[in-house]
Amino acid sequence: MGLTIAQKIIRAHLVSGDMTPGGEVALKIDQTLTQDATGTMAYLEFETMGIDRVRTERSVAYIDHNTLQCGFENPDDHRYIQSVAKKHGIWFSRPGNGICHQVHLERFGVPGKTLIGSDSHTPTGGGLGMLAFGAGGLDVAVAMGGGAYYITMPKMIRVNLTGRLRPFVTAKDVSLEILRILSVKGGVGSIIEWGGEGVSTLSVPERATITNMGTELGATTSIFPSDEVTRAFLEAEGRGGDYTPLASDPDAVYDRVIDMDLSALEPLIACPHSPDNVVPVASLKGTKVDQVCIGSCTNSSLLDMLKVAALLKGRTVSPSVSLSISPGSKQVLSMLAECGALNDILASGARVLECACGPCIGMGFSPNSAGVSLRTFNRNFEGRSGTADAQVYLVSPETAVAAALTGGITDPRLLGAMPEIAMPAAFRIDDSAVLAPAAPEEAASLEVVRGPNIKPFPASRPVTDEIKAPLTLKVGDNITTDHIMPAGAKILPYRSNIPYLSQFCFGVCDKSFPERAAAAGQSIVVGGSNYGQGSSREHAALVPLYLGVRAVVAKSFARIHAANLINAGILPLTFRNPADYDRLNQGDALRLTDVFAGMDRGLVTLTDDTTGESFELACAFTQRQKAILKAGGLLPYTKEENDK
Ligand code: MIC
Ligand code: SF4
Repeated sequence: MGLTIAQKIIRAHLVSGDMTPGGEVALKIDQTLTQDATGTMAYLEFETMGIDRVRTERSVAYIDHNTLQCGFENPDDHRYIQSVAKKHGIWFSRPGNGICHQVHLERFGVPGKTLIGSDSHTPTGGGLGMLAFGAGGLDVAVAMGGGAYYITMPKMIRVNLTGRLRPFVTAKDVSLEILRILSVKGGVGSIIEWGGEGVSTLSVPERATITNMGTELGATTSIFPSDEVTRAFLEAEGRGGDYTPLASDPDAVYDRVIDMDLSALEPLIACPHSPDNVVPVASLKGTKVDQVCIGSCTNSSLLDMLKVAALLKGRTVSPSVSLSISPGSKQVLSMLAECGALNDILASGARVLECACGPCIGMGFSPNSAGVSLRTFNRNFEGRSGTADAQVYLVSPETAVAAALTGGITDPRLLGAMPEIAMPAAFRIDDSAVLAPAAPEEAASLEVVRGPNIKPFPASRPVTDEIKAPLTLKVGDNITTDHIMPAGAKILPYRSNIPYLSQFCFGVCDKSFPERAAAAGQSIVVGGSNYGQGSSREHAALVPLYLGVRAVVAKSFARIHAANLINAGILPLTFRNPADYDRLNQGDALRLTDVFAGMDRGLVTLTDDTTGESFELACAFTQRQKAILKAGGLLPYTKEENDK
């Protein structure tokens, strides 16, 4: 039987497991990346493992999220990461050099290699034919130390592309269309492989937009073939030697095939507050817009920015709209400057922001009260922009420009003819903002710089055979990690300070939760389906751990968050019968009994001592996961294993 591209890469990196869907596979990891908002914790974890030098082919630490430096916290973290990277063999991408996924695509991604990153949009690398996964910081720390990365062997979904995108219809619209079809849960447990004759019409950055937003489908990852388009991209980056062709076998078997005719697509828009709330742009014609943001790891490539500049050229931004543009990398920004496109952007009245995540994660540029903001980003979760009542829509750069110029949601095809965009044959290569690690001889004597914002890791709580705890919070479906542990300019600088962060836990749902949970000492949280969707931030598990959460019971979990809960020593359990969700009430006294035997059986008994009801919860832990939970998390488990 033939293999898919993903199966071929998995087979070539298989450490253990037999590749049966649903079983566990352990993969050798070639490359890792971190960003600063998750990186500080990941490197603190790596340091506790006592390994001198990373054992990957390439590990890169990016500074791109926390760049506002409103106090000492961010710059202290930057210095910590810079010093720890230099000492342990990790490349360091300085603040200003760009967003991790964009820079990694340009400078380091290699087709056929495995990559894990402490950021959920690491699958951006799939645009180059990498098998790239978002993961919690601890999993990245373990991979840096040479340990395998464990995933549930995914099913394979193939999207078969035919035709060619029409002017003003873009890769972003492809992403929104697949979200419309599959929903934010539709990719869970699957790898999305893009194929078909339409693939050759898409450039690498366009493919990367699509694999980037595969994260919003809940997919394990997404991947494109590596072909002549990939070769041309790598050659333009001066990295032709990194090229390898990759294709699925003609008789590869997929669990599901979706056909998509690129020529039939139209400009689409995701409405508040979910990326799968997708309708045609034309259907919202005239909706007044207050703010437009162009950039993020989804849409900040040179191609995106050149299109934006060409459409803004000679035009002026509507007086009622505030437009921000964040190029994805120093390479993109310097090339915009060189060819004059930056001037066209500036002349239009746009505000050019730093090459960083910026408004995407609420680091400045929040919308006005109840403001309508159109963003080329990948997430429009409630409150994420920093303004609680903002209405955030997700669109392509072309649709974003149309709104910025007219002041309202507008089908970009009304802007007239799409200007011809000439992509340069070679990109401007300047890696001076990427600092090399120290040579091993020098590394031993280097000191790691730690600021006062770094607070101790929360104490681990091994899973016990009986857990008696109140239900301190009951939430609904599609709870995101932005609900559990919000980000934004006021909180993000405290990612290495779990006690401080804990005051904001579940702030979007219920501001009184932290106090209630802390007072209870230990507690259980109940959620609906797709609990923990969104980011890879392990803080959404570490902070509940700090507040005493011992188990989360939900209808279903998002992949990375479930792994992060286990890594933190918190039990993720699912309702065997989803209707049991309705039998539990916030405040009930709950009891989990015979937990160890239950973990072996795959069924743990929950008793509600308030109502007297009792029912079973499902779990399917591997031996390794059970050992991690009993040890109190991946960190104590890894220490135990190393001491053996
Ligand atoms: C995000 O887009 O939500 C983030 C911020 O990049 C996160 C990582 C984090 O919380 O630091 C992600 O996607 O993993
Ligand atoms: Fe940064 Fe936004 Fe991309 Fe997350 S989704 S890595 S915050 S640009």
